[in-house]
Amino acid sequence: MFGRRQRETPMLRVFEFGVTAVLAIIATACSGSPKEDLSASLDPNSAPLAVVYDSYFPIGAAVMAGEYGVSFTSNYDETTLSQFNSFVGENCMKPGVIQPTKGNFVWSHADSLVAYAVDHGKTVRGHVLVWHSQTPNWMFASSGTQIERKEHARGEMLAHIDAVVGRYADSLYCWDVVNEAISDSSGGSVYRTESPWFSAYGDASYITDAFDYARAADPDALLYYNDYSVCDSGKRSRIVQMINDLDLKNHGLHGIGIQAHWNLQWPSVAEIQATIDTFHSMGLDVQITELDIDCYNNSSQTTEIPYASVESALTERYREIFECLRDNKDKISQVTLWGVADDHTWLDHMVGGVYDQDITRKNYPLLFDADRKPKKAFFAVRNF
Ligand code: 9MR
Repeated sequence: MFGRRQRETPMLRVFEFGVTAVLAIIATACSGSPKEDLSASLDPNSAPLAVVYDSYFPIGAAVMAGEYGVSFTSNYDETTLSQFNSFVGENCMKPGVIQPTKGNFVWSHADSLVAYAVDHGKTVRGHVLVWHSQTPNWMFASSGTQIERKEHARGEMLAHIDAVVGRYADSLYCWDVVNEAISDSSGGSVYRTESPWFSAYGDASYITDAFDYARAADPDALLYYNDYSVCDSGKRSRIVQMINDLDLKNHGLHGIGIQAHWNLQWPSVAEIQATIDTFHSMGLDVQITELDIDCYNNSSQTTEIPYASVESALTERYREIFECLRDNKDKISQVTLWGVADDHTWLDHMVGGVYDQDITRKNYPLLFDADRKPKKAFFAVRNF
């Protein structure tokens, strides 16, 4: 309904590469070295970030569409959006947002994002189909035998995936099919057993169902398993175990989404490299799906720190992360930031590992500041 998603053709790639190379050279010549280019405003005539990265990987951003009553189209300016060539809805495609009550789909916000992307030649990631959070209770039976509860949940999952993936089959190129299904601790089950999906099914077979249904609804979509703390070696090995135990590649798994909610200290570049290598060696694609940097290093301190006190550490952190990602361009197919600018970030409400909308502690995790001006980190990423 929104037009075909973009398919690469060799000729287009050659043409784009030529233009991109010229623009990148001009950008570098105009801007000087990263340390010199610290101007506080974005020159609309300079090469956008995504253009500079064309020979590496697409650069995406999570965008708001409908949150707080704000529409996607009224919330962002073209110069900022032009830095990215891919988008993902921060919330607008989640089950509880897109199908809050049974059979009543709220398409408008997702539609406006997809229409903008298609009109502007950008790709869209689908996020997310099956998750323990932001999923309505009505998808699960409150009583019944295990078999009845499983059949109820399975029917709702199938109907949901069929409707949502089917609607955007021509325009989205990939989906986070299952999100955060793995336990955060070792010693017990590999799986997040408290997920309502696990509980309704009584086991992890909901994960293979989700991939089967997504593949049936859009055989061309690239299907991902997406999670956080993937650079933690224990969590990573549990994810590997899930992929092997459930034979997920045979259920359509194409790649791993490394959320990358990282901080100034963790993970090390060596841990990032080990994570990318682990999944690449399994024949899987790797995407960085939700990159942001917690400037409080996951601490529970309630005192706000001024941006100036972390600016240089944040800049260097982004520089080393993107250097590592560029080195892995053959293993990574996309890098997406979890937000556009510091004026809106979930990390303002994440204190000491607890996410609470009623608590606010200003954080500075993205490449644009709260006034949507590019930060030093932006130039560290763009000018290399
Ligand atoms: O950024 C999202 C925030 O606006 C929502 O309130 C929150 C609800 O859980 O989800 C946030 O996005 C999450 C993403 O969907 C999955 N990975 C973790 C992200 C940050 O919590």
